Amino acid sequence: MFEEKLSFYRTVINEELEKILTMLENKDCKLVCEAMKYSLISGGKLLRPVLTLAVCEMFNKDFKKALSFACAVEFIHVGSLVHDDLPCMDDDSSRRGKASCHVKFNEATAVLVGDVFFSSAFEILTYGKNYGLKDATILKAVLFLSKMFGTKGIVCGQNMDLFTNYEEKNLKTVEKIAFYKTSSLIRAAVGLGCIAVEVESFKMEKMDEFAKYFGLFFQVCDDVLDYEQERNKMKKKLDFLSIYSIKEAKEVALNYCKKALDVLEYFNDSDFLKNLTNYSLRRVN
Ligand code: GRG
Repeated sequence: MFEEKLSFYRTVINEELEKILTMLENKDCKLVCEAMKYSLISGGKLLRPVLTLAVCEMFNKDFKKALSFACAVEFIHVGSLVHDDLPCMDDDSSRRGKASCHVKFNEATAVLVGDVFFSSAFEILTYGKNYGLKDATILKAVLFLSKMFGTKGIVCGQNMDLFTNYEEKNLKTVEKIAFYKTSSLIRAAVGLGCIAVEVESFKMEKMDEFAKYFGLFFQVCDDVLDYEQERNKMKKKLDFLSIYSIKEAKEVALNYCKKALDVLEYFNDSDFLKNLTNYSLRRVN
C-alpha cells in the first residue's frame, strides 16, 4: 500500500517535471536544456516533492493542488545539487551513479543549469494557478520558498559547510549546518504543501517542526551513507561523523526520526507520512 502510493506520486511528479521541461525548451539554448533534463530526470528519489503532495493529501485535499509547488521544490533541490558538485563547491564528479552535470557537459553549463533551475522554480510556483490556487496563495509560496533558499536557508547552509573551521567541531555547529543545508528544503517541501491548501498557521508551525527533525535525521543518514559507501573518502568534512561513531550516529538519527514521528501524532491521516519517514530513515541511497 505505502510502496504503491509512493510509486504513484513519483510517476505523477515525473510526468509533470517532463511537461515543465518541454515548456521551458528553447532551441537557442539547446545545451542547457539538455543538461537540465540530464540532471532532473535521473533517478532521484523525489522525496521533497512527494512530501509536498503527501502533506496536501493529509489535510484531505486533492494532491494536484500542490503539484506545481512540489515541482518547484524539486527544481531548487536539483539546482542545488548541480551547484554543489562544482569544483568550487563540494567538487564531486558523480551524482546518482552518473557523471555530475559539469563533468558530463562543462562547468559553465552547470552554473547556468543551476541558475535556470533556481529562477524557473519561482515561475513554476505560479503554475499553481492552473490547479485553482489563488494569487495570494502563490505569493505566500514565493515568500516561503525564497526564505528557505536564501541567507536563512540552503545558501547559508552551504556557506557554513564550505567555510566553517573544522576545529569548531561540536554538536551545535554540526546541527546548525544540517538545519540550514538540509532541513531548509524539507521545510520548503512541507510548508508549500500546507500553503497550497491554506492550513491554519498553528498546524503549519507543527508541520514545520516535523520538517526540521526530518531534515536532521536525513542528513545524519546521508553522512552515514557517505561513510559506508566510501563517498567523500578523502575529504575532511565537518559532519555528524566528526563527532559521532557510526553506531552513535545511527542512534542519533533514530532519535531525530522519533521526534519527527511524534509530531505526526497530532494529525489524523498521517500514516503515509509516518511510513515515508521510516522509509527515509532506512534508505540505502
Ligand atoms: C549556489 C545559490 C546557490 C545555492 C546552492 C549548493 C547549495 C547552495 C546548497 C547545497 C546543499 C546541499 C547539497 C545539501 C545536501 C542535501 C542532501 C542530503 C542531498 C541529497 O538529497 P537526496 O538524497 O538526493 O534526496 P536525490 O538524489 O535522491 O534527489
